[in-house]
Amino acid sequence: MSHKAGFVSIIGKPNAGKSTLMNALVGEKMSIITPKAQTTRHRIIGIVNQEDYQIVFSDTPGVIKPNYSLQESMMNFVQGSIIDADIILFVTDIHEKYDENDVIEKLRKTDSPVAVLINKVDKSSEEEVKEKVAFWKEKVNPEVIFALSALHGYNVDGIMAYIKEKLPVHPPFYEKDELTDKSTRFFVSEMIREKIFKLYDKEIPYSTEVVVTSYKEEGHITRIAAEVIVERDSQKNIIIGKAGAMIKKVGTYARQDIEEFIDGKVFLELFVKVLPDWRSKKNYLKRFGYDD
Ligand code: GDP
Ligand code: K
Ligand code: MG
Repeated sequence: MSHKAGFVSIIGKPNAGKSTLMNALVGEKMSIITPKAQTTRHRIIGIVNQEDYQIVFSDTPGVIKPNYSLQESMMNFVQGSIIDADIILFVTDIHEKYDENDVIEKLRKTDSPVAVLINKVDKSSEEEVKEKVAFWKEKVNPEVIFALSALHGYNVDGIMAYIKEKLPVHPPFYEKDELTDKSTRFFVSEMIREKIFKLYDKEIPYSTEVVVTSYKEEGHITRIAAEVIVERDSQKNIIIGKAGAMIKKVGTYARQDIEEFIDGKVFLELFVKVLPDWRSKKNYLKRFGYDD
């Protein structure tokens, strides 16, 4: 039998449920999931390997309008993924208002097969589902439309079957035992960043970047040092909190996740650093990996 392999892009607005879906499809918590928008800045790749097929998923940032260079860089990821994909999974929250006509136009015109996934149907009536199916049929006229609950696993199998059917005949793109093309360090920094998204308000999470500066396995323990980078002194004070209470929380929660991820003991040190305007400076963005 011939081998199938291809790239599947999961796109949609922030909070539509893209990361939740990718994790359900890949079966590993590889992409961070939080209720705040724009958590997924990088293109994250998860790979499903079976004897006769290989599916390469990318979980992309939500489709957003660029107004500063970090967002521009994020847009490039999104556009790149529309062009690259063998299959496009367009995830939409059943309750979101959708009037992004540029995205609808792209979905209509692309040569790649498009599946529209109406997500969070666990929180809606059958009537609402019917209404949205009609809406998307009219707007995009995709190859298929699925009603989905990424969170509860409803129809995840159906989507998987659709992907397998549409996957092109191709040899594998990656080694069969490779789970992801991002390093452990990257996931460690994402896990720390996820805690910042959960613990702080307003602009703080969006003004923060995390860089793992050191990663050493010493016997039973993995020693990790990371920099939490913010734009202003005032933000640094908020991140640290009264007598260091907040940054300690970030460290504790992040360490627990990292220990689970690498299945071993972790000693984690966090350093807070101010880099004025890192978001609009190209050289910083490059260092953080947004410019590939
Ligand atoms: P992303 O920004 O598109 O990657 O969205 P996430 O996967 O991070 O999900 C955003 C929020 O929606 C999280 O709080 C998820 O738990 C929630 N969510 C995702 N899928 C579902 C679903 O099928 N049903 C419900 N009720 N919530 C969901
Ligand atoms: K999110
Ligand atoms: Mg996400």
